[in-house]
Amino acid sequence: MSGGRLSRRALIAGAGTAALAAPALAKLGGMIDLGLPGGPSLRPTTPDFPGKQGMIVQRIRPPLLEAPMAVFREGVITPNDRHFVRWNWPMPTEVKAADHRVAVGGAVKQPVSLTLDDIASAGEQVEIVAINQCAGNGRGLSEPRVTGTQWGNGAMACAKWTGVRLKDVLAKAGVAEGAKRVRLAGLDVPLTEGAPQFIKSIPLDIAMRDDVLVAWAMNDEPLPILHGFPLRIVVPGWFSTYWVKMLSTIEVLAGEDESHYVAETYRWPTVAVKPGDKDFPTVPITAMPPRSFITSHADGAVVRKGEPLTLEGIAMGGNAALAKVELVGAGSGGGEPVPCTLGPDDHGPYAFRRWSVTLPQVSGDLVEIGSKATNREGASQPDALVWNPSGYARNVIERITLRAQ
Ligand SMILES: Nc1nc2c(c(=O)[nH]1)N[C@H]1C(S)=C(S)[C@@H](COP(=O)(O)O)O[C@H]1N2
Ligand SMILES: [Mo]
Repeated sequence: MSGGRLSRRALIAGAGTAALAAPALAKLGGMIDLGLPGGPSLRPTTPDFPGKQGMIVQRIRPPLLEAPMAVFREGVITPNDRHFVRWNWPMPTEVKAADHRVAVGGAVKQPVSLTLDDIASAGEQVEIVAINQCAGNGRGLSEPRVTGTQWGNGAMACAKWTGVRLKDVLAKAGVAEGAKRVRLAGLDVPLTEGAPQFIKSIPLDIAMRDDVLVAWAMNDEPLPILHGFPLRIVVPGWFSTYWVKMLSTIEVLAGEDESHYVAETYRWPTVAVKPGDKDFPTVPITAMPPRSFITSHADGAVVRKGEPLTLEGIAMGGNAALAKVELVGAGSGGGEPVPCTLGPDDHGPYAFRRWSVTLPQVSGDLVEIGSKATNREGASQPDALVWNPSGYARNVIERITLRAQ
């Protein structure tokens, strides 16, 4: 399980310092329309945010950058310079690898403070390809509108992550009997005094999974500072709110987590709710459901009447491997779902996979067609939005209309 260009040796020897050059000075480029139904839909793009190219600016400080959907046409691995960015609080703009420590404490046998060298040598080096997706991805498409960052669908990316297992790092301190959760915090602190720090926790059985990592590399490059240099958590199949960046504290909890970002936010209803409902039961948003997108054609594109039409896209199984993708909607074959061909399974269950389908002949407009992914646990994309007040975990079938000419 090795082979990435960034070996643990390189991590130790060469990680140096990561700094972010003057992001506030990023130049703005052309506008892009995110197709958001409930509010302002146009966003500026920036050609030259440090370490990025061609991103959609949702906010400069702290950075919220979204990838244009065209990025997903190019491949199933998202290049680092097109990977979306999200920070809740201002991020440190310089981090020195040599000074970095990860404190492991709480319900442990022996609290320890680990250097990058200690982390890199804590266990076997592991690589995994996994989709990093914000729990609020696509929130801006909610109808009725909800509060929070008005993302289109570009707050997702797929990368190869390299690191060691979180469980091997925990073993350095020794998890105490009866421990329940593992809390994770990074170097970023709140802007306003008294506001809660962005800390998250995962159940112990998740933390002990073989594929949950403390990662130092992303697509064979040291983690860029925007993505959490020098270390971040990777929880394949789970929303990225748990993928804590600039990891500096690991705290084993003997009980439940009452902290703000676990007990009060990043939660969604366990029952059907409608706008205005209050006091419904909620649970933390955790595992990702399946999703898929048509990437070959944009909404409103013109196609040739009387000719065959090939549609292509990407899909993800979420917390389980992808099982199938179907084309659904009027005009896609008499109302019956049309099975699509899946591309190679090159990167494992937590990565994007390509799909394609050829319709023998376009006979008229293809109205509201969409792709529908199903994973191996039988979870499918719903026909209608499952509305929730924070717009979390959007996975409704995304539909487009193609005009035949
Ligand atoms: N330290 C830290 N880690 C964090 C966050 C944060 O604000 N601070 N935001 C989380 C959320 S909500 C998301 S969507 C992802 C975004 O990861 P990315 O910027 O690498 O795409 O980071 C997660 N990890
Ligand atoms: Mo997020």
